[in-house]
Amino acid sequence: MNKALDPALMQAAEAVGSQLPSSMEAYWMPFTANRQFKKAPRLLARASGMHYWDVTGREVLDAVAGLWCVNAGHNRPRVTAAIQQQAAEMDFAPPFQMAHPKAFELAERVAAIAPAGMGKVFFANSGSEAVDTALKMALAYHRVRGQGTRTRLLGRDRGYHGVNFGGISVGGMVGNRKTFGLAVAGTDHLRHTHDPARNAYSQGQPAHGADFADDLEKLVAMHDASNIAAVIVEPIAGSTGVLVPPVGYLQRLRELCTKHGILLIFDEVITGFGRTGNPFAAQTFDVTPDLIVCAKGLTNGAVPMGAVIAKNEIHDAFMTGAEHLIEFPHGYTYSGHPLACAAGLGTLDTYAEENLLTRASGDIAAYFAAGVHSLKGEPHVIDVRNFGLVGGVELQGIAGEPTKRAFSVFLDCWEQGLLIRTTGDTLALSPPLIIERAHVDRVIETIRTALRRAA
Ligand code: PXG
Ligand code: PLP
Repeated sequence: MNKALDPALMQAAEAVGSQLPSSMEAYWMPFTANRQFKKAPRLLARASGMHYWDVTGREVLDAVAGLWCVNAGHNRPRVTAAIQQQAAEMDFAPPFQMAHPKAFELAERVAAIAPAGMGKVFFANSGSEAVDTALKMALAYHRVRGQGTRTRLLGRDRGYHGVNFGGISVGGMVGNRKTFGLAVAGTDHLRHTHDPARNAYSQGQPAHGADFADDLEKLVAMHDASNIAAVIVEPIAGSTGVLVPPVGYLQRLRELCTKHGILLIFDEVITGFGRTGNPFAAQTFDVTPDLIVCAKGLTNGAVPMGAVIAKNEIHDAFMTGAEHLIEFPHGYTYSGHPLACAAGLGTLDTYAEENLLTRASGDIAAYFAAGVHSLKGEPHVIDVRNFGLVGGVELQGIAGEPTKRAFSVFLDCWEQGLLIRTTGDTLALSPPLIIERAHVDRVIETIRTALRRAA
């Protein structure tokens, strides 16, 4: 047993028979304040439905679907059974020049719920890998069509596209970029759409800001369309604080991309699989991109997996030349891994059986929206944003100490048995799509309590 662990925690864990780590030295934790965490660890042990239980046996309501991924709720029987069965049957199948049936099955099932005409699915193992896959696909697509000068990749300020070199380059979070040198050269960025002066406390889509899309005209004037391969945006920016697209913005971006022959990539890692009331936000906002990046909810978070969904004509453009040649020199050892495919099939079955992919457009989303907006007027709150089953509550940061206030609210909620997420000084909510009204009430009242006693 780890001598460094808090004796009270050890005692509580022992009382419920939880296994604590023998040491916390070796694990270098991702996106975590390691030293702070190890002094007061928050260790999860079990999960079911809307809840986690920590190692002390305490029940924790999950208001963020793990990390925006467990859309059907935790430990769903079909997903578990599919994984167990697959693990016993076949551990691994090489994905290069070989395959296994479930990879084809899952691709068909994903294509069936994707926007019309987007029928080709390429597998990766995370959102970050799927993002880099989509960027490479865009470059290769133009090249195969004889437009190899289209190499510039455009993203947006405050965009999050994972942590690989392509993703941080088109991403717009300085904290994720500044430490890592040049990364991928030749990127540029549109302005973000967050405009609290005009749009604070908007319900759903904000009214103002479609014109932010016109930044693309400016970048075309600067770089020339013949040098631009793609624009990647999140339909709703999640990681940078729940930024909902202004009415007409995505439509305008689509028009401009089409006009200039630039591919439009929607990064739907968070918005995919029911978060906005449809399988994809592309359907909710009625804008069809050329490529969709997804991950997270694809397997309900149970096995890592990401994917790029491509328009048929993009895929078809590659299918030229000698048939024995590899058309797209890209892929991962674990692309379409049998366990992930099994989890994906079990997940899509669960979504279908319980109509979860449209639940976020119904009554529960309206109830959730009312709850989130009821936090207007509570201490420190300066904006509330929502769409489908996503909510953002922006707090006034402590002067000179950004993120501290929101993180203190996060810790208070954790103490009260609620898991939320913070980004900057914004509280983010993205509950499992199975959430019921009583859960919403508990989420909102727990946050209200935390806000009222926050420094
Ligand atoms: N694109 C988007 C839009 C994402 O939200 C990724 C790509 C990367 O996916 P992977 O699977 O490589 O992590 C994401 C991931 C948060 C948070 O709390 C969000 C993500 C990851 C970690 C934290 O905002 N989204
Ligand atoms: N590094 C080395 C030395 C490899 O051999 C491979 C794959 O064969 C990789 C990296 C890439 O690993 P993955 O395919 O899991 O992304």
